[in-house]
Amino acid sequence: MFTIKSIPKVHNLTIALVGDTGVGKTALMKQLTADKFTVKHVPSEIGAYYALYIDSNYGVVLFNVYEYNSIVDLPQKMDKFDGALVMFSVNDSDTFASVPGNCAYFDIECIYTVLAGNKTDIECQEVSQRMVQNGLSSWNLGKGYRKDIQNIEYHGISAKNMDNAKKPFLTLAQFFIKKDLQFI
Ligand SMILES: Nc1nc2c(ncn2[C@@H]2O[C@H](COP(=O)(O)OP(=O)(O)O)[C@@H](O)[C@H]2O)c(=O)[nH]1
Ligand SMILES: [Mg+2]
Repeated sequence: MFTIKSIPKVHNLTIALVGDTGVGKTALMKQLTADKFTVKHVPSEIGAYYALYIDSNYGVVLFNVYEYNSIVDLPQKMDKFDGALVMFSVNDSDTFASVPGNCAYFDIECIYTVLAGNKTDIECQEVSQRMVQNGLSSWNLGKGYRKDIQNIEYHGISAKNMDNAKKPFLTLAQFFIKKDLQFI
């Protein structure tokens, strides 16, 4: 006879991944879910879904990630999303220009947001760490926002060489599950 000692817990988090086309959203999710770097940009379907499982000291975390090139493409009902990952490319300042609007949108919706600047592997970067920090502390996001927009956590990442690639997800998991959660 066998007994089940404990059923491992699965924490479900549903995340909207938003950033301009070409910033590397698909590349990041393919690397994390299939261990493959996609060299060619193939336009993604609106709301393309990725199931990302990561084991942690508090059990498995299942990130249900939906990819959008713009907040305009988001579903009208936002309540399925627990959190958001806003992404830009540190190699393209135009994509950085979309960040305040994207972050402000999630702030209005009261959706906890993490910011990632992708392609840190490229040597000449158009968007420096300082520019991001200055932006986060100075963006005037208007009245009615929750004011904690300045507390958005930022991670420079590379989907190509996987530098810090899981960090934005760790921040999300620590916010929603446990502060001292670590991936294992
Ligand atoms: N050098 C570099 N290129 C990347 C990185 N991530 C994505 N790319 C490239 O950027 C292009 C667009 O990536 P894609 O994931 O399709 O962008 P998406 O439109 O945001 O989904 C592709 O040619 C990728 O190979 C990265 O971290 N470093
Ligand atoms: Mg894509």
